[in-house]
Amino acid sequence: MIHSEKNILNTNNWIQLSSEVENALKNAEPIVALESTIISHGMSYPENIESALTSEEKIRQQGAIPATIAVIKGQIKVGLSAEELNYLGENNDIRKASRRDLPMILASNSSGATTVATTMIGASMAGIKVFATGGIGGVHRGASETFDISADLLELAKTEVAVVCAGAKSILDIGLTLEVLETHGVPVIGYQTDAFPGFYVRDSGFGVDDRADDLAIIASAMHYKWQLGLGGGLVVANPIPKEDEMDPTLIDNAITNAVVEAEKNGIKGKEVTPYILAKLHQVTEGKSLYANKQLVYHNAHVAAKLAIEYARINN
Ligand code: PSU
Ligand code: MN
Repeated sequence: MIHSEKNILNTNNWIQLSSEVENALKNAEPIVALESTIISHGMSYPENIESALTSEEKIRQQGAIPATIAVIKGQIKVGLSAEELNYLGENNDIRKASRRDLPMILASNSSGATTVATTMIGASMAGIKVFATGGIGGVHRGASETFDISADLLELAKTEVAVVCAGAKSILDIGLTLEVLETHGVPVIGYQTDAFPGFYVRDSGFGVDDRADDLAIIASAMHYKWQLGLGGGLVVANPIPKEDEMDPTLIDNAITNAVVEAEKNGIKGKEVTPYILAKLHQVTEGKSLYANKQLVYHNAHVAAKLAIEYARINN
């Protein structure tokens, strides 16, 4: 029997869709999910808010509905108000929430900024199939010692969402990241590229097995993956626009130094990615932050067009 005075189970209130997202779902309109770790841990205030709002705007401009996802006071929210976005952006103590963090965050009525993994979970629960982010997490350099492999990869293995991203940063071991995705049956599709993008640069030095120049083909691949019962996600690798790309040598050196410094300072676990991002923004004097914003906007733009193609197939 549930104790009546202190009912700690919030059984039907744990996920809340904004009315805009709810209507869009009812009408089978195209929707694009956005994550919130990038807001709370990927950029600092006020750029994080500017970037979140501009990403939403890019999606609207194409005729799709944005749905930024976060956990706010014990509820998974799909579609955030301006106040909620501000709350996430201004507070420095919002917990980074990956898959393993969700149960305790809900149980303790607290808030969390959702990673790629957790945003996929929220999107999938709501019925949203397309998600735009900056870069996915992956296998960290030195993972054979540290075992640091992002939960994003395992989420891609099982949750049915297409993730539009600019590849992954070379703070990761890109080769091993691609191997793990292959093991788990996750298609990695280069959108108008043969190269797996390296976040700040268009080419990570690794290729993709599949290239698609037309988003309708990618929408069709999503459809087949799920119709066939294969489950899991897809990576749509969308390189940063040429004009925004960073000098590969500059960013490579900065990353190598930042990784060494993180190690020296004993930065571990979920702190690694935010630490390195902040360091890069500092040593490149904002150049990496600028590139980061541009690639996110481009991903939002392409994801909106993909969501429109996908809605076309499924309506
Ligand atoms: N890559 C970025 N910016 C980010 C992240 C990755 O360029 O903000 C965030 C994403 O939310 C991603 C998470 O899901 O870091 C991965 O963290 P970890 O490696 O601890 O799983
Ligand atoms: Mn990690």
